[in-house]
Amino acid sequence: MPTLVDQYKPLSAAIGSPKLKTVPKAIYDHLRGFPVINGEVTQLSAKVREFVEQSAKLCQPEKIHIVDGSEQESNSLLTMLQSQGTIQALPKYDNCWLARTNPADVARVESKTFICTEKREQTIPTPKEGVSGALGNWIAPDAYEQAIQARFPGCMNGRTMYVVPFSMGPIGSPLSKIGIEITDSAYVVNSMRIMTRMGDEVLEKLSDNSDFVKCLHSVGTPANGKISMPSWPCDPERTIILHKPATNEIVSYGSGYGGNSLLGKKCLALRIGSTIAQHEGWLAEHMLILGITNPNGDKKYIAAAFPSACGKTNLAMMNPTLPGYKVECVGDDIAWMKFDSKGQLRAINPENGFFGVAPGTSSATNPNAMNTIYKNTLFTNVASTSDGGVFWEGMENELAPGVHITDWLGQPWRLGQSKTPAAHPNSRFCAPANQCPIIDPAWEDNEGVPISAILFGGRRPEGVPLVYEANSWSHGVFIGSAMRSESTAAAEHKGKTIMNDPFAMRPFFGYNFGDYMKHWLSMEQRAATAGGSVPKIFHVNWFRKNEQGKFLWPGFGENSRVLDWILRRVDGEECYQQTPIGRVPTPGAINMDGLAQRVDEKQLFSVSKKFWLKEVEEIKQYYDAQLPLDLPQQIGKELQELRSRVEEM
Ligand code: OXD
Ligand code: MN
Repeated sequence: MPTLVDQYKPLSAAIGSPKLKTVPKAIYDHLRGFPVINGEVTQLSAKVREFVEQSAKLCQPEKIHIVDGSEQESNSLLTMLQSQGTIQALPKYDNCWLARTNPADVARVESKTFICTEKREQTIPTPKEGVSGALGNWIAPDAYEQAIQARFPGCMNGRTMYVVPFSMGPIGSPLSKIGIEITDSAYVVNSMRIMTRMGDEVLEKLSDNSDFVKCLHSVGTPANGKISMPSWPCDPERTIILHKPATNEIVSYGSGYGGNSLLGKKCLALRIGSTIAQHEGWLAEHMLILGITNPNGDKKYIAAAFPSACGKTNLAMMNPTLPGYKVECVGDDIAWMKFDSKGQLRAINPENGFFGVAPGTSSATNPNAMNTIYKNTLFTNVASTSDGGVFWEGMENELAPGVHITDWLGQPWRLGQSKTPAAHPNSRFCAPANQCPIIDPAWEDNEGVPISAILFGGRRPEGVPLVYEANSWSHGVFIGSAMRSESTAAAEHKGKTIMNDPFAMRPFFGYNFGDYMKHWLSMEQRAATAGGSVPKIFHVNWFRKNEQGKFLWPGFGENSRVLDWILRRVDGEECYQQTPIGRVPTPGAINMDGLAQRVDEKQLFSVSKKFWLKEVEEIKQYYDAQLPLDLPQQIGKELQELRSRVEEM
């Protein structure tokens, strides 16, 4: 018996070129009775088709659109989003758009993000009795199913269901992974086109019926059916982000905001990615990757982990102030790293674009980012200007004279007068990586770039030196585990408290953090077995302040001075002195020539016994509260040894 699909195949195959696949109404393909308005059912492998059919049956969309990734498709979706008021054009630039979200949907929702495993301890460490765990959220398999059944049936009623095939990492790289995101948001489709490699080429890759990560997303429909802002449907009350590592599944409901809806990013590349990495013996990390060339032409790559909104994008795109140095950007947020057959750690950036925090980005702080975002960029929750441009805090010097500003909520806003921010503090630009003027020539290298050093860092106004080097790999893993930073606007946290954010992964661990540390510790043996060695590990802190609350270090391009010292250490130069916390530069070892501001080196590198005794105690309390059963012995030993060294000061 020929199926409907078989019946329609010759007709749909006959209409137009593969790049123009919107099918005339009368001859739609159908999937289980749902009309397929773009693309062809025959393009789908059996596994993809099964996933699409199951999702359609659950969500009951009006129609299905198989995304091809073409420019024409993107343009027609943008026009549609514009006509429904979700985005507005920014005529000052080339193909740039501004989306304003429902003000209740502006950031990642960590408290509503869950990992599903059979046993709780597979997902999160068991905290001390009476303490609530702060290293992720677990959901049991039956509760996971219930959460889906309570939200998804019929949630796409009257909407189009888009099928987005995407690759994290260059298509065909041995380090890449493929996903299919099903979504009812055209904003998500257009953002995924920027942030991932997506469309027909990826479907072709799956034609051998290979596996992929299943990602199901809906902006949702509130239980009472009332959508408060039709241009940005969402269901904040019932938002939930679910991950099931055992079946490589992601299910996200209720939010259209990037971190919750662009499922290739935090959900796949970090949470599910870290579980795949654990099984396959590599690392999926919240890290930028940059290449730095010194005046002798010697180029090295580093990876660096900082919590959200700590200047990762600025560092990744830095213009070094040290003469003769060049920085090139491989990625600004996520690194997938694996030891090659010679034991050299290699990294790829699995993303294809930048989803950067806008406020604070300017021609002064990050000219390379500014030169990336004035074409083909989708802005979210920034302010707009009467000359058709964008504005946010930090762009005050870039405003054309006489322009009027409309804030992210659509209200008139006056510079120097309005009391609320013009742009939401977590407003974003979503721009293609290849538009970055300093994108590294090897950024899409299938094998990845060789990593010489790993940096951890955070916003530490007090006590933590500008830079120090770990004494060993396990000391470095300890430093990563003890990372702390001032909280930011990237998630729902309020205020400026110092939060533990181990490896900058606290919101992104896909499995028990104790096991994650064991995995990191095991890398030393893995590298040695392959005949190589692990990179050196450093901790940096651009944010130390003096008693008057002034930053002690100018930061930005001047951070090249710190990178220079790091690279000299990688080359084995003896430019360090030992302190109880690790190795800091010897006085004068950091090149300060030509620094505009006088820097108090002594204060910048001071290691105070009082501060570090307190720090050690706080780390201990954190481990005791969060990881009483799961802390690897080696990490406990590193803490003990640090305590003894500090006590002996
Ligand atoms: C991000 C984040 O969006 O870390 O990159 O929140
Ligand atoms: Mn991030």
